[in-house]
Amino acid sequence: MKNINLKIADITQEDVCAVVNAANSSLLGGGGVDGAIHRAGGEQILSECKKLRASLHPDGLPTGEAVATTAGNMRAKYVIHTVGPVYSSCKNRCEELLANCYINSLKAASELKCHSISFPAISTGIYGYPKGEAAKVAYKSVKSFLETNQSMEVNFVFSSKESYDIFADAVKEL
Ligand code: AR6
Repeated sequence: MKNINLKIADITQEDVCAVVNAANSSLLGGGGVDGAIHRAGGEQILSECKKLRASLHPDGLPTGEAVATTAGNMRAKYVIHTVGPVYSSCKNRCEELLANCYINSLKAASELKCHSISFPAISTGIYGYPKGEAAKVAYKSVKSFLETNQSMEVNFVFSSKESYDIFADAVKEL
């Protein structure tokens, strides 16, 4: 689809308005993409996350929601932090919660007047969401958002050819 690109790259190097972080509800950093983004962006990201946590989400950011901070030293302007579902415990809400991550991140990007955004494959690492299933949810969510927001350019960024191929094959079936 026009406005959707798939690529193999390190998301921390993306030259876009907003990169999305597959965070956890603490917003205090972690492993995977989260660790890479905090390392690349520097301590300004953590400092803004702590402020957001204290003012808006003292109990943590709920699964499926999204908040934005600076991207610090990265080329992007903003990081949009979203919390994907943990596959072993999301039960019959997995798809809905993962879709919310994409939609709420896109809404946050729009509110920031961004026209370009890069997503990692949310929940498909440490949180264990099967990559093919997650791909279908991700693609459908983004596609539906783009139907009414044609000025957004969306990149799906994968850290390996294997992940890229799984995504590309899964969305062909849609
Ligand atoms: N660029 C693009 N994709 C990447 C990169 C990168 N630099 N690094 C990893 N991936 P994960 P989750 C891929 O585990 O499953 C953290 O500790 C990776 O191969 O980062 O949502 C948080 O704090 C995988 O396909 O996120 C949470 O506690 C995908 O990004 C928890 O992990 C997502 O993997 C979130 O787990």
